[in-house]
Order: sequence, then C-alpha cells, then structure tokens
Amino acid sequence: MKTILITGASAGIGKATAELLAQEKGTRLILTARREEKLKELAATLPCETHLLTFDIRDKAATLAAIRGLPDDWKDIDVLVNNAGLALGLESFDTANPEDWQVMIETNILGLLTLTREILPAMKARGVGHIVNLSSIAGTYHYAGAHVYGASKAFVTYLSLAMRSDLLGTAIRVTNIEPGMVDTEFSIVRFKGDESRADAVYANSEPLHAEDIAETIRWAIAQPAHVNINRIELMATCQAPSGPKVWRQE
Ligand code: 8X3
Repeated sequence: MKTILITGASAGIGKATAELLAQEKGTRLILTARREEKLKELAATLPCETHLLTFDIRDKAATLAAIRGLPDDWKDIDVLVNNAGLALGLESFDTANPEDWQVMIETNILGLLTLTREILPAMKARGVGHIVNLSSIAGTYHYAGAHVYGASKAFVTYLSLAMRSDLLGTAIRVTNIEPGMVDTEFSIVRFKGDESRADAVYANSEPLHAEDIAETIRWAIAQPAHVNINRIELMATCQAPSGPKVWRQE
C-alpha cells in the first residue's frame, strides 16, 4: 500500500491530485488543509482510504502535532506532495503590503520546510520516499508585482534541487513542478476575493487546468525507482515563458 500525503488538498491542484491518485490501485491518501468541511466533502467522493488532517501550515506547532499524532498505521508516508501555497497581491514592491509577504513566506517557504523536515527522516530510515514540491514558473520568470511570490517559488525550486544533493545515495526522490497559470482559486486568493479581477486573468484564453498538473504529478511519481524527475516546467499554450503574457484570440 502506498501512502501519499497532499497538502492544500481542499481545492485546486491539491484536490485534483487527490482525485487522480485516489484511482491508483493500492494507494491511500492523507489529505491536509485548513478547511475541514471541504476535506470531508472531497474524501466522501474518493474511491480510496483517506486520513484527514486539518491544520494551518503556517502554524508550526499545529503542523508538527498533526504529523506526530498520525495513527501508527498511517505514519509510513511514501510520497509527500507539498502543494499548499499562495500568492497575495500584485502591487509594485514599493507599495505592496508586507503582511502579504509574511503570509506567503510563512506558507510557501516555512510551512513546506517544517513539514518536509518532519516527514523526511522516516522516509530515509525506511529507504522509501518521494517529495514533490509545487513551485511555479514565477520562480524562474519574474513579472511585475510577483516579487516576493516569485522569490518564494525560486526558493522552492532551489530547495528541490539542493535536496537532491543531500539525498544522493538514498532512494529518496525529489521532484519540482513548475506550472504557469492554472485556472484555480489562485487568482481569487491573490486578489483577495475580487472575482472580476481574477476572471480577467483567464479571460479569452485556456489556462492549464488543475487536472493537467495532477496528471504531471502522477506521471512523475509513477517513474521507476531509478528515475528521478528533477523538475518539470509546464505552461498553457497561450502563455509565453517571459512572464504572464497571455495570447488572446481576437
Ligand atoms: C502561478 C503561475 O503564471 O500565474 O504560480 O504566475 S503564474
């Protein structure tokens, strides 16, 4: 039985990944998010065994307590999908809200570090494990207003590659997934509930769908044990790799 833990599983890429991996034979899922109701609703639809953990990844004590409190028969985690993350705001650096930066850094960087540091030693001890980190094209291609968000994702990309060095000689694999724009709650969160601004990001274009990223994750973890997919960058056909340029059909 393969146990896969997915953070940020209540919506978007995390939810789509849970829905896809739940169909794999011999898989069971630990799903984490802040919104318990959403997790319960999702779990009720999945054709596999699930264990739900409700915590805010920004809360270090809650994160550690949730993992340390896993029942013994759920402690052997084979795959960790570090999906929880967000962007807040698109203002220029000089007018951006430092509180937004703090939330992004605490979630995208510190939360991921805390959880991974807690789970990795057991993977190493068992000689089994795959860490999949959700980064972004924003970590490679900067665009106006995404300074701290992009920097947090550059951190994730760098960390994924650096961890490969630390884990050399072990069976543990690390994969960095770098999507471009994906049609999820991402922009609603970034624009703090302003749906018309969020909709404008995806207007007259076909962005990636959460299912596209889920399929990429499924493929990366399905590779044979001697194959490590270091990083995958993927974009909608209508987005160019020079920032969030969107080709729109007239
Ligand atoms: C989000 C990708 O292109 O919307 O991580 O900034 S993009």
